[in-house]
Parts: sequence; structure tokens; C-alpha cells
Amino acid sequence: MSNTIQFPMLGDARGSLVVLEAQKQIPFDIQRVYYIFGTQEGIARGFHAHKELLQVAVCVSGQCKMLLDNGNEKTVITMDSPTHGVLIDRMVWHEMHDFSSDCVLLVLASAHYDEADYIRNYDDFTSLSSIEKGRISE
Ligand code: T46
Repeated sequence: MSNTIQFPMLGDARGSLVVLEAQKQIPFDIQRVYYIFGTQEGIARGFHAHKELLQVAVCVSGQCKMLLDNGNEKTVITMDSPTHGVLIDRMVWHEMHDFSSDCVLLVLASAHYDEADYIRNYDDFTSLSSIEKGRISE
């Protein structure tokens, strides 16, 4: 699974700057931005997939780990750079863990919040994922 996106770093003697624009560094139109911070030690978050939503997550401070599972393959990405994004594609189960106390995880999303887009049960995710893959290979 190739899910990381490297962002150009613009900077000068004053410091660094990263720009994220829709349909440029971010491969969709951005409809929503949220960020996760102050996560308590030992806490893991996520544990769901989205039916249609596309997202890019960027760890703009500190670090955390992101597990991505597309139903066939699992990968764990260490997120510790504001110049690297992780694309969370539709129908990818994801879990975030090992948050540092200073972690700020910024997420850009392709749609407004919709609880109906979440698949929060792993067995439902694997069933739906294999049905979709069956359809695609037919
Ligand atoms: C995701 C991962 C990376 C809203 O009301 N609006 C929002 O836009 C979001 C993102 C959340 N919420 C509410 C829903 C819950 O009552 O905030 C509460 C916490 O959300 P959740 O438990 O889903 O948080 P995470 O960290 O498990 O997941 C979040 C996103 O929800 C999810 O889409 O992909 O971050």
C-alpha cells in the first residue's frame, strides 16, 4: 500500500512553511478540517473505515502511528513529519495509536461529517470489502 504523500517544504531563514491545496498536494476537494490533540497516553483511536470519504492526515507536531488495512494488506506508518501526509482512502480500516503528548494530528476530509459513512465493526468491513473486491474482479 503506498499511502504517503510528501509535501514540498517552503522555507527561508525565518523557518518553514507547508501549503496544502485542494487538487494539488491534496487529491480531492477539501470540505472539512479537524485535528486531534491532547490524546491521553495509551489511548488508541479510529477503529473504523469510511464507505466513501477520502482523507489526508498530517502529524503537524509530535508523533503517532497509523495502521491502515485495506482488507488484503496491513501497514503501520509512523507519522512524525509535518511534510508527510497519509492518504486514508475509502474502505480502508484505520487505527491510530502511540500518540506522543505533543501530537497534533491534522485531518483534511473530502466531505462533511456523516456518521452513516462510518463502518465501525471490523467484520462488517471485511465482508463489504470482499464483496467490493469480488465485484471489481468480475
Ligand atoms: C477518522 C479518524 C482519522 C464530529 O462531530 N464531527 C467530525 O467531523 C468528527 C471527525 C468527529 N465528530 C464527533 C464524533 C464523535 O462523537 O467527535 C467525536 C469523536 O470522533 P471519533 O470517535 O470518530 O474520533 P476518532 O479519532 O476515532 O476518528 C476520527 C474521525 O472521526 C474519523 O473520520 O478517520 O479520526
